[in-house]
Amino acid sequence: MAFTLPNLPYDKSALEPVIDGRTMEIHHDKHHAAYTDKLNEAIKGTRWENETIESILASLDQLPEDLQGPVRNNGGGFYNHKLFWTILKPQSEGGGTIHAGDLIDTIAKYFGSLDDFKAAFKEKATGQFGSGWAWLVATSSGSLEVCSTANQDNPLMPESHGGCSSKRIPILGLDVWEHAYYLNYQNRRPDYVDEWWKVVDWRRVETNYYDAVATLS
Ligand code: MN3
Repeated sequence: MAFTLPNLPYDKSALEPVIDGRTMEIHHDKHHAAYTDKLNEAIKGTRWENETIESILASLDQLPEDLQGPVRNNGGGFYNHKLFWTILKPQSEGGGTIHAGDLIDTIAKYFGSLDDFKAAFKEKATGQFGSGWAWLVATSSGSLEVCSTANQDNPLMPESHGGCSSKRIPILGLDVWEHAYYLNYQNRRPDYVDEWWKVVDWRRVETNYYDAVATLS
């Protein structure tokens, strides 16, 4: 087995009332588990079994054609959710709190202010038709951009295979599939986006930014 479903770094109900425990349970134990299993099935016995998920997704266009679809959907699903759990934190442990420092300066530099960034990100999240993700990505020059992708596509993938544009590493992502919010918010995706900021682990996002810039340079 090449890839393992990661454990959640907090209790399933720890993100309440923003994200309810039942949603977390189904999301992690069923959806993320299924993406992981199907990814492993798809690459079993191939040389891709020994690659990192990042490298697999970045070279999606070089996979055998019959593997591209399953790996795009399930490899994307595996990677996206793995990132998603780690950029969330219970409010009681500091989720939602953004500390003064480099990342907030960098956000201000590229978006004007934190509020301007949140507005731009929300536009991507609510404007994504149907299922998908909204992203904050780092570029090789250290700049920040927002983008969105359909289904389980993500910014690491080649642009021809669903990615945002070349050489982008996601440092923050929001799942806007209905399975991520429907029990609590039903059709009110904009409310889900607004509430979600309360459980973002900004310290982790900042770490992701520096890691991304180091990887890209
Ligand atoms: Mn999901």
